[in-house]
Amino acid sequence: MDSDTIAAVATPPGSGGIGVVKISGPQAIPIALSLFQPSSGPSSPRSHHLYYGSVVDPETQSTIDEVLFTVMRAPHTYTREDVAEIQAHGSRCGLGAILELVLKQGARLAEPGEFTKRAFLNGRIDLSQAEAVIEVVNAQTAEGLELAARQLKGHLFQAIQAIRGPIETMLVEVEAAIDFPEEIEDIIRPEPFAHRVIQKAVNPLEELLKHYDEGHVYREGVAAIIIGRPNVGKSSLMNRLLQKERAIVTAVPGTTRDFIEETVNIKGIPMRLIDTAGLHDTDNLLEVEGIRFTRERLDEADLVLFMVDCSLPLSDEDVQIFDLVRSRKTILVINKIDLGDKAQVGKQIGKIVERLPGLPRVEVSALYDRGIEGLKAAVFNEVTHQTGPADLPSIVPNLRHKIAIQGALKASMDAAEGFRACLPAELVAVDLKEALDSLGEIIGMTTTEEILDQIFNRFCIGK
Ligand SMILES: Nc1nc2c(ncn2[C@@H]2O[C@H](COP(=O)(O)OP(=O)(O)OP(=O)(O)O)[C@@H](O)[C@H]2O)c(=O)[nH]1
Ligand SMILES: [Mg+2]
Repeated sequence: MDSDTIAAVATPPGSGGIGVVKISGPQAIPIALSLFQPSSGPSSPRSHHLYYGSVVDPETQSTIDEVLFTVMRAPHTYTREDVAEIQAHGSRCGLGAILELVLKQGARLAEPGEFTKRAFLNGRIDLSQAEAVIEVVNAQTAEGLELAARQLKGHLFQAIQAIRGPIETMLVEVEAAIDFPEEIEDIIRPEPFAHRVIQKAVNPLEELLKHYDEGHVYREGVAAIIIGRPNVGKSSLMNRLLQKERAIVTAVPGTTRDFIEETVNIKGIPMRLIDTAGLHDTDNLLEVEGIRFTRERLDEADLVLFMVDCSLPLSDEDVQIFDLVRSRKTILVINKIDLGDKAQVGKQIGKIVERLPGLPRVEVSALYDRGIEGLKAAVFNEVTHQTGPADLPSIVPNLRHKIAIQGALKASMDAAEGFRACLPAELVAVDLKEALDSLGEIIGMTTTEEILDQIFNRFCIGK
């Protein structure tokens, strides 16, 4: 267990109404007390009470800031260690000065996610709950937040434990059979044992995988890229979806040179939306760079919004772009339906669809905000395969969990097969152990240091 004391500014960089310096570890309280001068009240503060006073530099006796001050004694704290928190005014400079004093008194700067890592290592939360902390902090939509909050409460942990328990019991029985080979046939009865594995492990694991398929986009989000010829209205669409004038729109083709990326909420799904430079043949170096970039981004995107302008005849470039995107998950966005009368527009759309067949399509006017709800519905449908918002699954594993669940599922199916085929008990025991280990990875019982580092490095400092 770490015995050093760590400290960090827990609020985001920049200036705000208040900012918090957080300290955790065996020396947290003495360090904090050495800097705090209460305006009144006891010299030894009570745990989990808020005190008013000042932070004073013990060397120079100069007052740094007026603060609210809390000590929280172990074990009822975030990290299960002694914790002190200093709420100061939220100036970067002032918080920096307080943190510096704290470090001078013997604390060291916390690494990203280290407070939460300690909460995990000290057994207050399991690994899936620790992961949920970062998702709660970063949640972009109410649905994503709800799923993360459920995981933080321990719902996934409980579901995994509910599967591990019966496997563990069976492993004990199988191991008993290994120890008493003469009684093996009384202990292990192939069909009932196989049935137990299916019912207690295989079925619930398959259910969790189904939940992943249904719900992961709410947590992980999707990346969509808008591409099309210059001037078709890509940046206008970006602005409409964001409901703000984020990207520059002009009547000059080639306006967007760099790419622009923002997150929008599509019916609860966080969608990273990328506006790009128009794709066309060009000699202009700057644009060539932009176009190269667009192609790279295209490979990373989950969804392509391929935009064409229905006020102009289709060009070879449109068809070339179609060839580039037709095998990907793509929505054809036919823009500028406000130009021309209904019959003209209808005729033009017919021609477009004839030459660019096979894609789901929406018709919009990015300029006049028409068809945008239909586009959102089409996006939702493409990424969830549902027509309207359905009930969120109660528990949605993330990608890391999914891989571990798949491992546990395979091992459980092997164990069930092993029982049925009356394989030696030793072999079935190996499968059961493997299932347990895979599930243990999810909750942090059997997780390598490398994976822990990967998880906690995604955190911000101070969490
Ligand atoms: N009438 C009409 N004009 C539109 C519509 N959408 C965009 N425009 C106009 O088309 C021109 C180009 O729009 P942009 O959004 O800059 O197009 P773009 O595809 O981002 O263009 P580049 O960045 O140059 O590739 C601007 O003058 C827009 O006002 C639309 O739905 N109807
Ligand atoms: Mg543009």
